[in-house]
Amino acid sequence: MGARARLRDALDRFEPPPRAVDWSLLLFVSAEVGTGLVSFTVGVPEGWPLFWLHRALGFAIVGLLVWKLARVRRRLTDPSLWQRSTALSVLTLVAAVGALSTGILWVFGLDIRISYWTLLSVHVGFGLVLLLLVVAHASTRFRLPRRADFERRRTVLRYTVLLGAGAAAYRLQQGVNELLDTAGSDRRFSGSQPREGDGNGAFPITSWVADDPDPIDRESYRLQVDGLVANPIELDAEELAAGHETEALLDCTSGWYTVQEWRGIRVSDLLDAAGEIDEEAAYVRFVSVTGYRWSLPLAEAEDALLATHVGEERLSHGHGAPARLIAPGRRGFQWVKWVTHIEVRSEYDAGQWVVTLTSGFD
Ligand SMILES: Nc1nc2c(c(=O)[nH]1)N[C@H]1C(S)=C(S)[C@@H](COP(=O)(O)O)O[C@H]1N2
Ligand SMILES: [Mo]
Repeated sequence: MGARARLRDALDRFEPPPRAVDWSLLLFVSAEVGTGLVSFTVGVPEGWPLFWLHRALGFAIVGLLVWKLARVRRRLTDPSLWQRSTALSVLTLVAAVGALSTGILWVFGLDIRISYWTLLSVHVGFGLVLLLLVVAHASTRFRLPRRADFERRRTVLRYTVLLGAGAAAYRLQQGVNELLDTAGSDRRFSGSQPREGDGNGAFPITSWVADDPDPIDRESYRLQVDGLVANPIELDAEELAAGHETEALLDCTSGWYTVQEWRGIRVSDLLDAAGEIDEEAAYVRFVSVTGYRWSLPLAEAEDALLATHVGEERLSHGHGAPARLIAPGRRGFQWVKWVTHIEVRSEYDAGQWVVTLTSGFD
């Protein structure tokens, strides 16, 4: 055998059996949705492996998809082979190409926006739809995996090579960004791109889903601090402008970040003013005028800031005036805006996950 023939032969032998390709696609797409969603909650650099896994899986899916398409090509291009399930297959392919291409363009730093949707939000949309379609598609042509399709040594080898190649492709892509100096080259570990400058105008006004309250009247505004404290208090907007400053990085899951100087009152000072804290206390919940809310563990909350100012300017309405939470190391969606109520609690608040998605809808 010549060298080329031998290479072809090795490649052929590396190709997983059809069922292994199909089941791997289902598995990898599920893992993508899982790592993608969990990555939304990661705001500290130590979380980088999760982002790398997401990227490597993405490139590995490209490889699996090439094998898959080479196999089923005729079923798509030859009308005499069309079945009812073909439409679903085509839709699934469209969603896969959509999710992969938006993901890949995003890592190259392409920064197109469709109204207030970033390319990353479109990617998330494609990804979620893709999982539903893949599951539906798999159930129309369900075949149990056989042991022979996942022979142990080969399976380990294939997955290692696929993920390794995926990670290498991503590393290479970073090199291209640096060479061409694209907008992708100064991204954070989370993939977010910088928004430069100081103050209200320097970064976008973002709502996680639908929050869009009317401006809050400064004169009648009151912040309530209560719950498991000895002496619940109410403060007005002037009393919150206490002059404590901190530099903190806001990293939004729609793909941008900004570093700003925030000014306001330390949450620990607010809690001190509310008297002794009950020994059952474990969380501090920050509630917006819209109902939107997030809780931080007590110790973390004490280090957080309730900001009235950003970059020497009073917070604008869109950025959460009169006061918003600054929670360093947390993703943007946890930085509650328009805070009207701070509550010390004993229990973890599982409902917050739902409320951040639903608040703001009538
Ligand atoms: N009440 C409330 N607070 C909120 C949100 C929201 O929708 N409602 N969006 C969050 C999200 S997703 C981000 S990224 C930041 C954005 O802050 P900014 O609008 O000042 O840029 O606010 C957070 N605080
Ligand atoms: Mo966000």
